[in-house]
Amino acid sequence: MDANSEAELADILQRAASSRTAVGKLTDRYPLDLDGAYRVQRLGIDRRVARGERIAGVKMGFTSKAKMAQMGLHDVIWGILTDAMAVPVASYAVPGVPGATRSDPYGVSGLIHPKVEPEIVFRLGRRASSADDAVAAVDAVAVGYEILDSRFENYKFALPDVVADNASAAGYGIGPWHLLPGIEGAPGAPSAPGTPSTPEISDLSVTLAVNGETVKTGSSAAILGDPWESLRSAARLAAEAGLPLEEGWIVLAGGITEAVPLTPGAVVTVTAEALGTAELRCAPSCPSPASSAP
Ligand code: OOG
Ligand code: MG
Repeated sequence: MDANSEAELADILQRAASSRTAVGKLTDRYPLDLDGAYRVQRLGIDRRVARGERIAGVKMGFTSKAKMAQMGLHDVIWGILTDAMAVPVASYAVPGVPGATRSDPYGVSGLIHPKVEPEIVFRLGRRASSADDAVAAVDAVAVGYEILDSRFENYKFALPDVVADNASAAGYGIGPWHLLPGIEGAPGAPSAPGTPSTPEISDLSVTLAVNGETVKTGSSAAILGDPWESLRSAARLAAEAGLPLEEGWIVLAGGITEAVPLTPGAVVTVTAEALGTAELRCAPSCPSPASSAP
């Protein structure tokens, strides 16, 4: 596909998000391959940056068997996160829940068909030049969640579709940071307070609850056997794309369980043993911030 056609695909996805109208798979109508799809993804991000958004990190997709089975796809992909996709934290204390962050009310009514899934989140204390270097560069880890909102009807897509659609990214939230020793308080890092400790994150049990009821459980080992493997893949893919992981960026390592639908008024808590809880409070029903465009 030529550059004009790729820009056209970026337009289609942007319009789908802003009009809250899902579209059919691009691959049914266009000869879109994976390389072209990543260029379309990047065009969407370039447009966000041109509108004043800042790249905040990357997200990995299809790193767990539960997600692969849910979506019928088997290759690891990645997408790019911006600061406008961050769900703001309202407080670092949730009554009765030790080590938890609570979000501001999050408007879901501006999204098409949002879902939420539990994630492990890494933070880079400095720029990372390779996969090995990225492991050393991580200064904090947290439990978190990702809000997905595919711009495709019924979340039906082939790999190039979902890549072009920035891996269905719509939003993300982060629980309390756990600082790793050595590079605590790295300059430029996000300002969330952390607890100095070295949690072992390779096999943590994780739960996703909606309105106080546990709806999904899993282990962080679902992420490629170990979330650190996902971080390494993220660094490799980012370097290949000429977008090395930068100081202060985050990496969402990949959904641990299947994603569940997100509805107005829902209170979603994602809890990981040793890492604490990230609580997402959906607004009863009000327009979401202008963060739904891919
Ligand atoms: C694609 C995004 C996959 C993950 O964590 O595996 C993803 C989708 O499920 O629509 O974010
Ligand atoms: Mg995800």
